[in-house]
Amino acid sequence: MATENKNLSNYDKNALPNAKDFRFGFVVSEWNDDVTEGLYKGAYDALIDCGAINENIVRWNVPGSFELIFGAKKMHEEVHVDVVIVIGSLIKGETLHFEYICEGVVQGIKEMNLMYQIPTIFCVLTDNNKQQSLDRSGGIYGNKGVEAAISAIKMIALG
Ligand code: DLZ
Repeated sequence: MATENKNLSNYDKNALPNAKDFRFGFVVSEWNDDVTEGLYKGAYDALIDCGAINENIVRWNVPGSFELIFGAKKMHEEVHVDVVIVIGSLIKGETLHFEYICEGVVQGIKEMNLMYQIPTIFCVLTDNNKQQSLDRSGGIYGNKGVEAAISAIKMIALG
């Protein structure tokens, strides 16, 4: 597994631009909220640590990962932000539903990166079981939300 033996929370904030003037938009899925809240907390804390201010961070909730697509599109079109970060947790079940939703969400977010001038950062865990997701949302492998926050800062700085 790509993240095994890698701590997702490691970053060097001295190598990053200060985020104090950047505006961040989050769209967070409520499915598996023990995982998505961990991801959001990791991302939020990393942004604050890198200089972002609370007033410049907007958060919307949506019911499930599939709704991240519409939520992110609406945020791009209606809110003045420099980046949109989508947070979700898809956990494999016994049917093909997981595969279809994963495919739909990945394609939807990919298209948004082609459509808008502002980047959309993909922070959606796709795991075989809940433990794998917990391990990556503030557990033994760190927090993928932190990685998403650092990616967001780097993508804003890209211009
Ligand atoms: C229906 C569904 C299932 C089976 N599993 C998940 C999941 O693991 N993670 C997640 O974020 N959402 C799941 N959903 C809900 C869909 O994303 C969506 O909210 C519904 O299909 C309604 O459009």
